[in-house]
Amino acid sequence: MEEPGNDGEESRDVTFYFLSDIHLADGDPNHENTTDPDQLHRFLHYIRDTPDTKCVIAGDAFELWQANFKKIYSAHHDLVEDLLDLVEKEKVVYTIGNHDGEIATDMLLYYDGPADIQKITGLLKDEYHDGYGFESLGARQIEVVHGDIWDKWNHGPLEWVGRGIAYIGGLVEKAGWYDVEKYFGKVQRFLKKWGNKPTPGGSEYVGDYQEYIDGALDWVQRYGEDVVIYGHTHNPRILHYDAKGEKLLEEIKDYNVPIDVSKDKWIANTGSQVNGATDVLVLRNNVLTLKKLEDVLPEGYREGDEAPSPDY
Ligand SMILES: [Mn+2]
Repeated sequence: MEEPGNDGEESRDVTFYFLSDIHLADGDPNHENTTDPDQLHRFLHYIRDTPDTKCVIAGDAFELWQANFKKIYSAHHDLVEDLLDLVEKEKVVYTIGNHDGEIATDMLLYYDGPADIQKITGLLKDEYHDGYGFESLGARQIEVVHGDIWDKWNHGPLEWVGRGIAYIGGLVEKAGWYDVEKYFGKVQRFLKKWGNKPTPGGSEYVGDYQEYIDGALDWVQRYGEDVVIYGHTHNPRILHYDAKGEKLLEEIKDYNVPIDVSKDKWIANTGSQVNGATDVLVLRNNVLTLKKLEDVLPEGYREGDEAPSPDY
């Protein structure tokens, strides 16, 4: 992604749920990262069943550095099917991160469920590949991105390798030669292993969180974004800047505090769904609130509740 774009404008009063860094893996208790896959599944049902709701996943939904899509799909089949269904219905926007960058390739290789695979991978690839920008009902420009774009390690001198591969891939794909995906998958996986590094928020991470905040602020100043929402660092919080996006006024780390973002500039981190966290940012009518997933689920969608509508 070179610069943020605008994918649409909301003319309805929609409640947006932003979450990221699910890192869904193979379901093995020794490997699984996701705090509560079942709760996430119930959350997707809630989005599916509730009008005027939309979920934006800000990257790293799948943990493709540890597992491949085949293993993840066999462990979380129903959850993934619901997710794909909601992406197709535009109730969920799927943007990629650094751990699930090759999701479309992986699906072409391994998906064996009922959905139209070309269509789904097309959606994941072309529409909301890198980020999602929109204008809210209150005319605020919101940009949602994973955030690894501001990671100096991932976007340093070797960036041309990944870009080159993506470029050639695009040309070949346009020519209709889909089989090449197979070889891309292998090359991508090799490069990923080679360039592997600790994830921000992980215990081994020794990097600097400020570089991400600086990157988001740069977008505020350069592209006129009002609210930049990102994940990647597993560091849930909302930062309040002045109208120029220059001076930090306040840092909110508390949950369930509704914050009016209808003026000034804001940078918000979606936290994660790993290591016990179930963070979600909720935006409705220009009020932004950091919440835990269990606190947004109404009766009928909580643990042990009877499903309010038939599952599929
Ligand atoms: Mn990440």
